[in-house]
Amino acid sequence: MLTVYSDDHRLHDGKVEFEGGKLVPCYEMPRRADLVLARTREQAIGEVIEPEDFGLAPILRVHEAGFVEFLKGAWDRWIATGRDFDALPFAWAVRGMRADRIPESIDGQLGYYSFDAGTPITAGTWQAVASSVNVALTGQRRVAAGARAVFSLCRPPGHHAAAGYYGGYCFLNNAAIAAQAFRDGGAERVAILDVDYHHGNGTQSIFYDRGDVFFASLHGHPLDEYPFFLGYEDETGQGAGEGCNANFPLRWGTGFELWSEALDAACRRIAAYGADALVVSLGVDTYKDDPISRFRLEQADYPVIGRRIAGLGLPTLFVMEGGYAVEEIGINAVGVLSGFEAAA
Ligand code: Q9C
Ligand code: ZN
Repeated sequence: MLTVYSDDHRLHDGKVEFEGGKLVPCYEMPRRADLVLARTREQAIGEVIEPEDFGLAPILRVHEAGFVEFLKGAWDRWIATGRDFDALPFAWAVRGMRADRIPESIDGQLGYYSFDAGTPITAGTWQAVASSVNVALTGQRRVAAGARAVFSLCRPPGHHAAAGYYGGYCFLNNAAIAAQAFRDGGAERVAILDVDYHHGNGTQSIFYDRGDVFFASLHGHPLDEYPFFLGYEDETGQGAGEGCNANFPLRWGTGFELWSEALDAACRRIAAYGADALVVSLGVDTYKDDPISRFRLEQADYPVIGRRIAGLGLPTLFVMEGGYAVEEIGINAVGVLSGFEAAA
C-alpha cells in the first residue's frame, strides 16, 4: 500500500494544552507521525510519496471561507498582541449567547472559531494543516485513479474540525475534504468509517444533512467522553441525510469483543448503503495503553480491524487521526494496514 507523507507536519508543534484544570504538554506531537512513518518502512508496506499541492479550492468545498481565513492569519494576529507562546482560546458562545456576531479581537475570534482549549495554534500550524490536507487529497486522487487502497499519513488530524470551527487537535477535516473530493471526482456515494476512539463530531456535522456521504463512527460514549456534546445513537442524519449517520457509542472499559461487534454493525450499514469509495478515519487511540482514552484494544486486534475493512471490498483511503500511546502508534496503525493488505 502506498503511503503519502510530508515532513511539514513538524511545523505544528504545540507546547501545551488545557486539560484537567492545568496546562499540560501536548499529547498530539510530531513524534507520532515520525513513528508511524518509520513503521511503514520497517514493515515495507509500500512506497512513500510526497503530497501534491491542491490549493484552497478543495478545502473551501467543505469549510467556511471566513474560518479558513481566520486559521491562515491567526498566529500573526496573536503575536501582534505581544504574546510569543501558543494561542489558546478561553471563552465560547454557549446556550442563548450571540453565536451570530463575530468578535473583532483575536481572543474573541479564537473562541468563536473553536470548541475547546486543547488545540494550540503555533507559528507553523497553518502550513502543517494545509500540508495535511494535501496528504489526504494526494491519497484520494490515487484511489480515485484505481488504487485499491492508500494510506494518507495526515498530521495534524482532522475529524473533530467542522465547517466553521476547530478543536480536538484538529483544524481542517482531512477525511471530509477527501470524501468531498471523491464526490467531485464523480463518485455517487461515499462512506466514511471513523474508528478513532473519539467521536468524529466534525465529520458528522459536515455531512449530517446529506444523503451522498454516509458517516459511521465507533467511539467513547458522550456520557463519558470528549467531545461530550455529540455522538449519541439517536443522531441518524436529517433531511436528505436521514438514515445516513450511524453512531456506535461505547462505554469506558470497552474491549475488542464488544468493539468488534460494533465494527461489524457499522460495516453492515456501509455495505447496505452501497458506496463507491470508503474513507477510513484511522485513529488508534482505542489502544489499552492510550494515555487519554479508555478502551482496551490490544496490538493483535488492529490487523483484525484491517481485515474486516478489506472485506467491504471498496476502494479505500486511510486517513490518520488520533493515537497517543506514541511508542505503539506505528505498530497499531500499520497493523490495521497490514491486516487490510493481507485480506485485500
Ligand atoms: N485538552 C483526536 O484523537 N482531549 N483528538 C481533551 C483537553 C481532546 C483527541 C482534553 C482529545 C482530542 C484526533
Ligand atoms: Zn481520538
